[in-house]
Amino acid sequence: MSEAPLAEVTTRVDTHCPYCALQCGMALTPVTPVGRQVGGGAGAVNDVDARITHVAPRDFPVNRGRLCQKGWTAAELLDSPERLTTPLVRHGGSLRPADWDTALDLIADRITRIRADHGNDAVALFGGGGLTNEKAYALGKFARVALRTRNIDYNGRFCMSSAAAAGIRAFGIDRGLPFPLADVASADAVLLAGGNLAETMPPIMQYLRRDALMVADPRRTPTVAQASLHLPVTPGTDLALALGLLHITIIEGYADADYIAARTTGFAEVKAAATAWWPERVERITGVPVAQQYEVVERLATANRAMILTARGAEQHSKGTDTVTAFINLALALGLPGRAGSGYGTVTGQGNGQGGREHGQKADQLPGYRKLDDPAARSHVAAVWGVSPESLPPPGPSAYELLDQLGTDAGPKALLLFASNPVVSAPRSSQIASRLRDLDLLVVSDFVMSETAALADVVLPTAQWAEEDGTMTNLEGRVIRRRAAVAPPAGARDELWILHQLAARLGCGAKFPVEPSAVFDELGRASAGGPADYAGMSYQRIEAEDGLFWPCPASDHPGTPRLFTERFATPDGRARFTAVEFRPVAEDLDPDFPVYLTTGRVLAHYQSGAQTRRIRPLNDAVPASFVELHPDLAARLDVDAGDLVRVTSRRGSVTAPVRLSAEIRPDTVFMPFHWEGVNRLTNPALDPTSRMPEFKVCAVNVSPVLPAQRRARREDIHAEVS
Ligand SMILES: Nc1nc2c(c(=O)[nH]1)N[C@H]1C(S)=C(S)[C@@H](COP(=O)(O)OP(=O)(O)OC[C@H]3O[C@@H](n4cnc5c(=O)[nH]c(N)nc54)[C@H](O)[C@@H]3O)O[C@H]1N2
Ligand SMILES: Nc1nc2c(c(=O)[nH]1)N[C@H]1C(S)=C(S)[C@@H](COP(=O)(O)OP(=O)(O)OC[C@H]3O[C@@H](n4cnc5c(=O)[nH]c(N)nc54)[C@H](O)[C@@H]3O)O[C@H]1N2
Ligand code: SF4
Ligand SMILES: [Mo]
Repeated sequence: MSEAPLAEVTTRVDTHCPYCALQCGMALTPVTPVGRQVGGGAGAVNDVDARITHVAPRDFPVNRGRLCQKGWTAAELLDSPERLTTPLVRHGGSLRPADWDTALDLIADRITRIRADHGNDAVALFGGGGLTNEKAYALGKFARVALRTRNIDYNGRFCMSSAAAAGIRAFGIDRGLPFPLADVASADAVLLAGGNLAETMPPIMQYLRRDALMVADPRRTPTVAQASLHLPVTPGTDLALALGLLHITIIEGYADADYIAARTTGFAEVKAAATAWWPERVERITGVPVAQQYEVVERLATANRAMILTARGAEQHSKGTDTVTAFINLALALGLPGRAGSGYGTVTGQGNGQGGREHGQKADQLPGYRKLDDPAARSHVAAVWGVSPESLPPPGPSAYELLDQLGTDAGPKALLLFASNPVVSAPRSSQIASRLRDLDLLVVSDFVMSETAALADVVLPTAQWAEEDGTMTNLEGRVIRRRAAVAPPAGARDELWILHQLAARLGCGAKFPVEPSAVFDELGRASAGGPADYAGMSYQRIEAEDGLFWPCPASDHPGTPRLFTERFATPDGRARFTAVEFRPVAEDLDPDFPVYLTTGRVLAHYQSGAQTRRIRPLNDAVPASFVELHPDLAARLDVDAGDLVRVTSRRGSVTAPVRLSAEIRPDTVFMPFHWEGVNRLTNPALDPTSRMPEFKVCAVNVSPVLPAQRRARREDIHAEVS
């Protein structure tokens, strides 16, 4: 294909990047290699051969003409040789090609048998925050209507659940940013707790001015390099930091008494809980110097416009909900939420991380961000679905708890998994992989052979972002259009089609339309009157208006870019302070495991790496995992850059080369989770409210691999030199 001259044969299609929640606007221009045009439809968009796709940034309100490295190279996976193009069915040890009818019949037969033998809950579903709104909605409906199982959850549980729980607790609603991103640019003081946005959402940095930005992170990240203050927080102690900042706010007289009286409830208890958090005590626990604590408060309190943002560094802990609550308490005490150009927000992660948590693929949820245990919500949604409210199953377990029950005596026997790679991304992953192996039936839908797909009994090849229509809801709560530029490879199918086909085999195909716009219209009706109300949206409106912010309850409603300006989404319209207590990390250091491990991301790779490890420029940029550690720790361990070390926790161990960095605390090592291995180490201690695992901190031991050989090598070199 590479020698064929290129001819631009189709018009450009405006869509959005497949990866993170920024959902940068991009234009795709499909190109057909001359001489490879298929007969009849030469040059048509839907030519199977029109697959080489040029990516260019658009001037969309979030990215304003910029893309990161991942966005620029996103189209490379469309015609990668690693693309799955036919269903695969396991025969003994190997996966072999099968046609769609064979694969779907087999799944439906096995599901029917398993349900007959073990009941409806024996079949489980697992979804993903990368799925379009339409697909996430269809998946939730499929679980409740076609399978009638309570066992459905999704990878967003590992991502946004703590911030979501805290947002609902305080504001009565969970929309990551309750204001457009453009507002961030006008803030004179921004505290970012646990986010490395220069690597995780690079174009967002244009909104964060150096003089405004203050970052709490155990590492001096590229984001910190663009900030005017770095708080080098000890992993797992942000809750103490937030309590301490509130303490200073109160004793220095910065609390906004008028705002607190007019717009909130519960301040007295929170004030009482903060009294014990003297700056010196906070410094001892968090490592953040007293002077820095005062500086943060003073800058937030005296700015014309101020914001507090949290991201996964503060949230992915067994106390993530309380930590976010403590930062929201601080924001409320300063009078920020609902004030023009100010507020609290969480920076949502996955492409449809926001929409993915609104439409019912979560264990306890119905579309429109309704609760599955709310009788009124059940009646409303059941009516839209044409089923009886009593037929809807009750809420089920959260993602980790669900995965950890698979294949056990009491747990589900079959799992249908869409758009996640838990063998790499779930905590204590060796255990999860073994649970997946214990299933009677594992079905994985993906477009590449992920580590999880490799364990499946049936693999279903799906369409990718540039091959499908639908909507995504970005980190601002702005609903945008994903649009198809090229057709999928002949053997791949869209999930809406797959779910329809399976539903038809289970006797309810008519309830599962395959047209994305039909699904979106139904989603709008199902969401009507709920917190995340899409009822007034249509594809036409979304395209005409650069996206629409929810809630948008009627076709003449303009959408809601800014929440909370008049009232909060609580019964009395006031934001709720909630007193929270500090607690230590679930697994602290001891002589056997004397170093903290924290985990996260690098610029070039996305999530479990299933996509980006298969894109050559990204793989070249960072070809393998590594352990980032401080030179002082390296000296103590007697290791150099590039040396292999073994990192061991109570749950497992992994080997990777050393990357030296003076920018990390000497008591902490960092590993990215884009390669299989690091999650063998992580601690599945769950937050009691959100059920978020403690991805961001566990205790490990770091030791040199084969120290004897390396020492011998060093002695040889020494001998040669002297
Ligand atoms: N390149 C890239 N971009 C991405 C993604 C990706 O995989 N790759 N994924 C997307 C998704 S789904 C998400 S959720 C977002 C995540 O976006 P971020 O939250 O920005 O990313 P992380 O790297 O997980 O964590 C951020 C920082 O938290 C710090 N940290 C670790 N422990 C603590 C702690 O206890 N306290 C504090 N304050 N900080 C701590 C880490 O050092 C790290 O620098 O990124 C999105 N964008
Ligand atoms: N140690 C550690 N672990 C973590 C985290 C951390 O910070 N540290 N972060 C957590 C977070 S925030 C997240 S969001 C999770 C993410 O973890 P995963 O859920 O594993 O994320 P992805 O790698 O995005 O997995 C998506 C898979 O689905 C495929 N896919 C993408 N789009 C589609 C689609 O539309 N349809 C189908 N069928 N397949 C699709 C991709 O090829 C890929 O194999 O990881 C969590 N795990
Ligand atoms: S910042 Fe996110 S949405 Fe934008 S190009 Fe990069 S990965 Fe894509
Ligand atoms: Mo995430």
